Amino acid sequence: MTPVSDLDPFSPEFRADPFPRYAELRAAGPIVWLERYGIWAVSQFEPVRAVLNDWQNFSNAGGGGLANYFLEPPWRPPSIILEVDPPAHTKTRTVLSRILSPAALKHLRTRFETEAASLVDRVLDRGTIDAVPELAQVFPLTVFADAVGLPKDEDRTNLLLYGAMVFGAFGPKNQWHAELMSHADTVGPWIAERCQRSFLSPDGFGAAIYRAADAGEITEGEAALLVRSFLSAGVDTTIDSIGLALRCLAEAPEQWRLLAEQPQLGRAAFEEATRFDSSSQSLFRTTMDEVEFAGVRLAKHAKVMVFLGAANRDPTVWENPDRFDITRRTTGHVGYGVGVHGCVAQMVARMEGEVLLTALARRTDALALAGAPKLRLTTGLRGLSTLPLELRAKL
Ligand code: QZP
Repeated sequence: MTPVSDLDPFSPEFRADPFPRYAELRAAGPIVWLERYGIWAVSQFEPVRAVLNDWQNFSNAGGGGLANYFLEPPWRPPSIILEVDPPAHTKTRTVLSRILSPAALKHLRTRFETEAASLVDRVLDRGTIDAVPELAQVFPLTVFADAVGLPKDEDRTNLLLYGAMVFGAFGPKNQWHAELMSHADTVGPWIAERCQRSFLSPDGFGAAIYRAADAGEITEGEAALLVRSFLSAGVDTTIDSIGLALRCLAEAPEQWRLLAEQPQLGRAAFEEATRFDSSSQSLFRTTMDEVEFAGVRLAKHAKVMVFLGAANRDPTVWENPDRFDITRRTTGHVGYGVGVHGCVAQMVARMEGEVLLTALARRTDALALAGAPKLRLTTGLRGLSTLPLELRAKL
């Protein structure tokens, strides 16, 4: 018998606290039918890895979200890195892997560190802050958008509105989705313009993508779409993961103490936060054909929801999975996905998280909640809408 669940993974109740529901899903079996949406759910650690490693059967061409591009038209031209399978994927992945290689990223670290230091000084002067706008948002909006090569002298709020559209579009077409899409007429053209070569500074990721077009590896049109992927995937994901990481630290004073005493644990702290509670809790795949998985027969063009966040709490893999512990061995967590579509910019994301947490830990003695953090329960990524923090500088 195939396990069936009436769980609604897009409901505000689920999104407020998905972890007890993840445990139920894992207990129900390696693959569970979610009858409300007519999709499959995979939540145990090994099955999550198995689906993500099998791109032949579990395709990305059916779309990155709940919408099934095999059956309905996409809301925008599909991503040519996320929503495509090998061999087409291999071509774009090769270009981005080179642009985002450790060697290519080396020079960014000092820029990130300089920005993090001055940002932390500013918030320490203020004492009590909302860490969502004042730390989590402003840091990627500055360092990541600069790294892409976007104009420095303009308001970047449209990046947030676009991210809300992109990640909203991964969910069901409910009232929230309509609200998030309501900015499309102004934000869409604004983004499209910034994907053009003329808007991108010569030292950024964007210009590097256009150089791959000049070299004949991709077309100019493909270059614009790859810049669009940076602006789609690179902003909200890190903002929300940084916000959640800060909440983890604020809610576990002994872990904050450890980090404040050893700021070089910043990288480990961000990695553990990515295992424990990160912005990308789920991904989607679509079957290419009928396929058997864990003894269950899946139809052709079936949607599969893959719960990274549940795999990262699987008690058969992680000791005390529900404990946030920055000294834990996090190797093997699937917070960035795995396989050919594993996050291509994960080294940039890690560097952002590490540098910001380290800068904060170097200068900050006390860090405590100054009010109740609030999760954003609307369609899209997992993240906070507010995180009131009280900070006190080290002497
Ligand atoms: C979003 C794109 C799958 C998400 C966690 C991240 C994401 C990746 C790529 C794109 C958008 O290429 O537009």
